[in-house]
Amino acid sequence: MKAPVYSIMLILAAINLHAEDGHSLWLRSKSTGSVNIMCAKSSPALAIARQELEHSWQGKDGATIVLTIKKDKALKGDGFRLTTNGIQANTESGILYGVYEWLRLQQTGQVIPEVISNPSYERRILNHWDNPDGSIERGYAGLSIFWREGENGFAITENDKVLWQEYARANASIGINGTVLNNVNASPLILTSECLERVKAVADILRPYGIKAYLSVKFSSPSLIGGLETSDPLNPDVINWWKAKVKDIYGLIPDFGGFLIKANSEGQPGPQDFGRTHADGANMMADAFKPFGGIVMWRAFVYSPNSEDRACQAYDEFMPFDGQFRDNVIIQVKNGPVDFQPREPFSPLFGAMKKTSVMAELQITQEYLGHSIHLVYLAPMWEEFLKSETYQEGEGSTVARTTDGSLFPQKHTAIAGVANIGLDANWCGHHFAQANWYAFGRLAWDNQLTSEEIADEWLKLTFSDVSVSKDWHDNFLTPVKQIMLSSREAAVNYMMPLGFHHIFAADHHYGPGPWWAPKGVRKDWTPPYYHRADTFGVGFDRTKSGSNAVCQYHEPLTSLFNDPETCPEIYLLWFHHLPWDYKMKSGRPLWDEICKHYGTGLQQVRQFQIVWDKVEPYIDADRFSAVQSKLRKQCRHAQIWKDACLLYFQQFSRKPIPYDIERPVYDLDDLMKADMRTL
Ligand code: BDP
Repeated sequence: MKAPVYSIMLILAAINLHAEDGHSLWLRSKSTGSVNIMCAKSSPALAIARQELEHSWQGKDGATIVLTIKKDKALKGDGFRLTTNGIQANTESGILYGVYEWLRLQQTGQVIPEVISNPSYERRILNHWDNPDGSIERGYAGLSIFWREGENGFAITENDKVLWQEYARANASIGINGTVLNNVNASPLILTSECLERVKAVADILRPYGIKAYLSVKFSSPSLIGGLETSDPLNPDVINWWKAKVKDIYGLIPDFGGFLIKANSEGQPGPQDFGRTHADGANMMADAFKPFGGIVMWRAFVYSPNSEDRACQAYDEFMPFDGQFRDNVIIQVKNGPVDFQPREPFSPLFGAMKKTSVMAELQITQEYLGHSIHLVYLAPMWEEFLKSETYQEGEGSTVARTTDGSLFPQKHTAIAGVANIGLDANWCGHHFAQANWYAFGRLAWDNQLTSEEIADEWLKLTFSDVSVSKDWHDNFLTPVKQIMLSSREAAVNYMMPLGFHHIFAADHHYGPGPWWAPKGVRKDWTPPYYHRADTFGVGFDRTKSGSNAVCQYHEPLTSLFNDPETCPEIYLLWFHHLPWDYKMKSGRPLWDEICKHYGTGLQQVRQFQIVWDKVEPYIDADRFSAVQSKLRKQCRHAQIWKDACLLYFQQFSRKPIPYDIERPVYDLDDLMKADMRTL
């Protein structure tokens, strides 16, 4: 029988309602029974804790759970204790985090243990590179959720509020407690009253979720918007201007977090413009925050066109000031010495600055790892970084420990991640990019978690319904987790294996461009500066006879990195310029090994495609096909990476591509003219 037209419409509407756009992130579960919540206090934060329990409870129907705020010396900051019948914490945020942990354990099918959970860092912060006009620097998921262009750009709508609340909830559920609302390349407008009103509106929504708002500021704001003739940090008028500005901000936002500052970096103004130092600049601002308990995060991302080796500069510039910063200044250091590359050794500033608070800056947005097109799970990269041994205080001085206060007495500890969030329905552009947001939060809470544990948790929360069957476990969870866990190494293989870095075309940082060196562009912004390929060999000589970057590391790393025989092969071309026939540990010559890595990278992504196609029965159609189509593109682009790099470097190596590696399918000339984003 023919269905009447209106009922088809209804069905379509219903299907539409249930279209799976990924907006719910990892927060999907609905309660399966009722729960009695006992709590002696009430507050907006505790009301959220209650709501969450009621909304997502999957324990025994009618169970009672007690929420208790009381001083407990074993708990640090917003840490919590799970007991047989409830959650205990020093703070309301601690209760909220305990609730999310309890629910996460239920949803992932675990028994609730009696445990204490303390955060690794006091401040766990997202850095949004959002501009007041709504655009996002290095954003691949649509426009800003905080800022909007146009005449009514600053009007605060109900939709804004709903979105900000969803954002706050997602962050709180993974322990994030701070957010920098604008780009490090900061517009001076951010400190005008129009912008600050909007910041206040966001902060009001974030507050009950335990999240503080922070801002990036431009160092020259006193002259740009304050009418002063200078922005010299030692000038009394400038000092007073900042003090007054900070006071105004606290008048609007009493729990404001502080400032993030990019100074004397990539053309941004800073204290050096006035003959002053990073310490002069940072301390002047820190003093303005002192009465309010705010902090200054001062970035160490500095390099100049003339330095012999960009990788050395941050260390050279900051080490002389160790011990000279106020205790509410934290130096924010990118994980690697260059710039968020697919793989870098850790920045030597970690552990070397012993008398200064140092925090790591990770990049969640995939500027250098395939934007929102490639499926690349970043937790393995962060785990590798956090667990890197610095040897600064003997064995066990991992990067994690040099920043979390367990090795050095830091007044404040923090970690930051450059956000990958935008207005796209699924927030991050790629469904799997949500895992990177999630993983950042989880690692910021506990820097000892493994990427495997986090992937397992995220997949269960994001893709399974309440009960995880054996079938789902074997045929979805296990293979997809394997994709995630190998995806970063795959990307390194097809983009920049063996220590290659920064060989991208142009400024978009997406496709390959080892040849890219237009006239007039700064040398340190062009790939040949980094790969140094010639007919003799390839790689950047950072040994003692090269730029000497190895000496910025603590022994035994200096010696280890200095000698190609002991240098880990993953960093070989980062530290060494070696002949094309240099013998690798596998016995293969360097050229063959390079070819092998590119070939393997491509094969890995092809395998991801096959695995993904097989999981179709276990996932909703919308997310299945969205990921499938992105994987197709990723395969094409991995092929381009491989072909472009091998054909380009072959001009120098003058050696054949080994026969067990697939032949190139593109011509170098075509690839050199193309913009890979359009292929
Ligand atoms: C680079 C980005 C650039 C940022 C800069 C930074 O290409 O857009 O402004 O880092 O971190 O990775 O300041």
